[in-house]
Amino acid sequence: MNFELTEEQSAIQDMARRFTAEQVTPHAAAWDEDSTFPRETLNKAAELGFGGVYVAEEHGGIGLSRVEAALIMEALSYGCPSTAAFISIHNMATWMIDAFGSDDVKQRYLPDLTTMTKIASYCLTEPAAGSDAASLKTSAVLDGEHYVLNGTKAFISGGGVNEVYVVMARTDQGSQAGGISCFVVDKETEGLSFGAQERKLGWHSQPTASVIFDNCRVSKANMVGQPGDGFKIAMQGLDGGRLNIGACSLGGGQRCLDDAVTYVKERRQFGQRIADFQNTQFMLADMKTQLEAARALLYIAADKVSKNAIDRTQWAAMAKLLTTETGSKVVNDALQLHGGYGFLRDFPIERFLRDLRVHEILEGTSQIMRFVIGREIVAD
Ligand code: COS
Repeated sequence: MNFELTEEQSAIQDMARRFTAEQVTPHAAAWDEDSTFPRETLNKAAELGFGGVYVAEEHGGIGLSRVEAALIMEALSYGCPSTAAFISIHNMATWMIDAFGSDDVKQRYLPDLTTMTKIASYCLTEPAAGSDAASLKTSAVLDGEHYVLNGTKAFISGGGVNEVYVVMARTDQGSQAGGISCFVVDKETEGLSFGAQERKLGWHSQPTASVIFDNCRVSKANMVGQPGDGFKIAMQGLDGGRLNIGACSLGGGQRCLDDAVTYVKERRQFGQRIADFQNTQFMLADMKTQLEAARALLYIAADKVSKNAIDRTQWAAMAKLLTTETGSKVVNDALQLHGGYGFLRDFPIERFLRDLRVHEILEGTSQIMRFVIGREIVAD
């Protein structure tokens, strides 16, 4: 067993950290405050290959494993979890096209997606189908050379802004998960429209809206995989997405721990640095221990997803559960160590607290993660 990063992995991590320090961290508070979508920064990230981190090199990606993807998401999230997670979602949707699309779909979409000339949204959730994703109702009915899509997708990152939508829709009413297919839909397609931008607790640097299909005609050639494959494609996408979201929680948690260490060394009360109180050191000790344990689990899970291990889904779920809950706890403790200042917008902690909270919900709630882990444990 070797727990050291390879030279190449360290170089990738350094590159992502440098990019974050120069292009993300200085602007993240303003993006949050003004709900600015940092499109230009995303394009710069794509110049480093971050638009297709685990897309094959022959299709324009940089062909890395999920471990390197986790390192990149962690580094980006140190500056802005919201922007990092947006890049992750684009990578998930783009990978689904690369892994399951026909040569024709890949050729038409991947060059623009890997360069982030176009950005992709992942469309699974519906107003009445969240955790029970297989109950989705958006229909896709074959009509000649097209499928006609009707229905609404909810909470879609990039909704109304992104150019490409990777959509799970029901082509067979007769079966639940097995009746779902996956389509690539262009923003300009007739019959596609968007709800108002959602107002959210966090994740302000990324737009979120409903995506509405009203007799939206999508070419048969835009199906990804075979009819009925959509649910499995979506779940496989999520195995990787969950790792990335977990990595974003670790990056955000690490940033807040580092900020807390700086703060407690400067802040004096009762005639001494608050860093010198044992309570402070015990809190920092727990925060670091919990982050490192969660990080180790995440990298093991990422390795399993990269290698397509049989138990990858369960490990990705364990990693998401632990990293997202740990990230939130560490940020909350960092805020506590900042006292009243942590509650002010003058310090970044409150933004991280708001941004990380949703990681315990999206791409599968902590409760769904426990369900996925638990049912495997008792499976015969
Ligand atoms: N990879 C590949 N295949 C998978 C898979 C995965 N990770 N997860 C499920 N499948 C397959 C199953 O093997 C099953 O295939 P068979 O019919 O051939 O046996 C099929 O997909 C249906 O899966 P399952 O029976 O597990 O479906 P359920 O409806 O029981 O449960 C859960 C699926 C609850 C796990 C799923 O709906 C889920 O993850 N929900 C959370 C949704 C979510 O994360 N939403 C966030 C959207 S992005 S913000």
